[in-house]
Amino acid sequence: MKKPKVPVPAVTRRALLGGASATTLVALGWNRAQALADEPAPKVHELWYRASATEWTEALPVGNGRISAMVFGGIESERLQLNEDTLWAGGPYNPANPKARGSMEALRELIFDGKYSEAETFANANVMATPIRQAAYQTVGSLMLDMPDIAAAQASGYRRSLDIDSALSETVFTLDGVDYRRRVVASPADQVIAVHLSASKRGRIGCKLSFTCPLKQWQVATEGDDTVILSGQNDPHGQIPGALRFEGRLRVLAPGGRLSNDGKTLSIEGADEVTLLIAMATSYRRFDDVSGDPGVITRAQIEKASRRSFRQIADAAAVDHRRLFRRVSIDLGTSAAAALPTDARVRQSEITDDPALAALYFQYGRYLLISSSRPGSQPASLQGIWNDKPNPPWGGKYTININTEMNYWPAEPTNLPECVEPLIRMVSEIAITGEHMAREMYGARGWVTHHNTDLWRATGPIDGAKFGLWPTGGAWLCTHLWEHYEYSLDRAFLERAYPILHGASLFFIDTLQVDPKTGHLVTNPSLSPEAGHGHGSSLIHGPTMDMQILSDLFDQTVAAARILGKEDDLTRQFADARKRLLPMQIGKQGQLQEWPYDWDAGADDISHRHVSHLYGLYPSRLIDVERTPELAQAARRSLDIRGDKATGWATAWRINLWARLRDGDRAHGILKFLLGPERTYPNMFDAHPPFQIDGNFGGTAGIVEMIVQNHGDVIELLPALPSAWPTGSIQGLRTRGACNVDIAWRDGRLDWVRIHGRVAGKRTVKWGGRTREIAVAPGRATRLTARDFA
Ligand code: FUC
Repeated sequence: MKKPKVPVPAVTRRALLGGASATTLVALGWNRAQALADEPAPKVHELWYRASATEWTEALPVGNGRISAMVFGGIESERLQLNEDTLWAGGPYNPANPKARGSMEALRELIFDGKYSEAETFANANVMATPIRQAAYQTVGSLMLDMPDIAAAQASGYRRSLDIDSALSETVFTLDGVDYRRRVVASPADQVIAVHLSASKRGRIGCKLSFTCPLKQWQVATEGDDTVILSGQNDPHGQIPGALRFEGRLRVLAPGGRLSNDGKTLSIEGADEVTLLIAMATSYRRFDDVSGDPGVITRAQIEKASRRSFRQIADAAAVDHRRLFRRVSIDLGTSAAAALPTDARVRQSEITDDPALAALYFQYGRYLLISSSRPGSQPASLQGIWNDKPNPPWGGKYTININTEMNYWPAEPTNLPECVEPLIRMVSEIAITGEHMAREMYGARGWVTHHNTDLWRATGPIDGAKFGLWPTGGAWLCTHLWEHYEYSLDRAFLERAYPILHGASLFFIDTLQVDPKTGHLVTNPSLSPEAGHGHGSSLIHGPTMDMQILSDLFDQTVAAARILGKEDDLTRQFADARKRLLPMQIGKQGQLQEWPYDWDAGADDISHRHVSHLYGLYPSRLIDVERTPELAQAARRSLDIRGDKATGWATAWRINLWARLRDGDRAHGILKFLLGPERTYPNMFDAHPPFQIDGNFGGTAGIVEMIVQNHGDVIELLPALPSAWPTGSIQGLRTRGACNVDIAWRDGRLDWVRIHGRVAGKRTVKWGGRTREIAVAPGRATRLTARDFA
């Protein structure tokens, strides 16, 4: 059939295709291409859709670290689902089981004797936390905006979007010749969610506003004609009563409009434009202090924000966001698919070439971290900050046997060190509650935490011995404190972190056991998260992951002591214990053993999502293709046995692991699966399923690992560049040793790299198997090209 000769304007075509050849238009089919030409040019930092969200995982997230909204973009009825990051169930509690300490010796013996199912029954009866579950993260509820004058069916030109560069969500449509526009932003400076409703003709904004809440105790009240207040109490956590009061306060500014209310619902009629300001707070101050006054807090926030226009609030929010967001830019190339709405791109991403979707996913991960974890806020939880349920999956908690750590994998390398502050603060608080747990449960000095924690910084083993009786969660978190130092070389920070590292190490000095069979030091009781070894339980002594994490913890604590001049008798004990840990072992399948015995082949699930024993390959650097080739080969074998497809976060972990094995195409193949509709929702949230944000962050980190890695003091360029991204660039990455790296590549080869050291010294740079020594100093960048590595 002859194609109609309707010209696509050259400018539009260039913008659409980002330089790709016009033959891609033909490949898309002419009608489709013509439809694309009618769309505005795609923006690289935008998620956008042609229909409003019906599912929560289609709604678009905004957040300022502490408060957030999910924006549905409805035409006649808009919903903003709201969160405040300290609204959790329950109140301060001490979960230590008084029977635990006296039961520990008997439990250890059962495990060393190989009586695993007996050990599990005994542990469940005697050592687990009380209560056995931790508290859940809860939602504030939703603000509903009902527009009685608007008939969705007659609207045209509908479009909703989230610009992750300006941190603004926007919905537009046309009705009866009037253009409507609604914008939502979460302001870090003003601490409100601000909404603006506008129209191209005066007097056209009418709206009814009401709060709904799924918690057990809540009420609404109005204050004057312009304010409605949702207040209530958090839910109890089992027998622990809810100790928090919360408040959501909405103020309406509606020039030209008539305001009225019925004591619960606010109505606006005939306004030219409307600004809504939403403040949220609870009485939480710290894990042991709930004496805050949410009414005083939200009133002050609303008063302050009302002095500014929406424009001022949104502009300030964009400036604040960009200060972090724009530190890094990425270009992996583009294709015709980039012009499609985001849900369509995700739907077909496994079968089309859409490198710009990977770049968007990378930047979206950074957007989500900035929006859910900022200085002063709670750390990003299993769902970041976005949760619509009173009891979300896994309580929406901090699962620290992988998930919370993964949330922070991209933070340092993608230049968001500020976003780690909430995690560091949480670790310093767990070090307090965990000291109590160490003493009560194990009779040990130092501090301990197991596989989860919550707002109350509970540190006991929960859920059941086979999941929770794992003492190494705090030790893993400590590696993030060390990383924060390594990326910044900030000695003052290391001074503050050192007592925490020291306390974590001390706990293991007091609790490590001599393995009667090998004489090595091992953890006991423990497990390899969360895999059954095929001998009646998951409980075991000395799982490989523990030995790796403790190698890092002891090494890092000793290194910190050396840097700070604090070496003493205890740090010598740490160094000595490190040498006596059970070493990694290679099993008869050629695999890296997950347990002290060669049991991998008979494990309960050989394609288990967790790959705990590969911690040593990533995020740790204990295993490396060049320094420890046999172990790297064994890790590769283990990964092959486990398979490429897993839950969202487990898929993301595999990307990082294959990148560390320098297999860019394998990593990219797994990234394609992560970006596909089985693991990515239409709003680009990661699908475990259900939604869990760790996969987003792990995916972002995986892209970094493909482009730049750090090994010892070596900065390695393009270690795992996939053939799908032959030409591209990233600016603004950070590496260990306080360097910033800008890099560009062409035809699969290094084009140039610019390295800027923030602390003077020597660094080694590696590309294509060759190294170059450079001297870096603040204010001076070193530029190298492929020729410098000849
Ligand atoms: C661990 C994982 C699950 C899930 C949960 C939150 O238990 O094994 O897959 O991610 O955490």
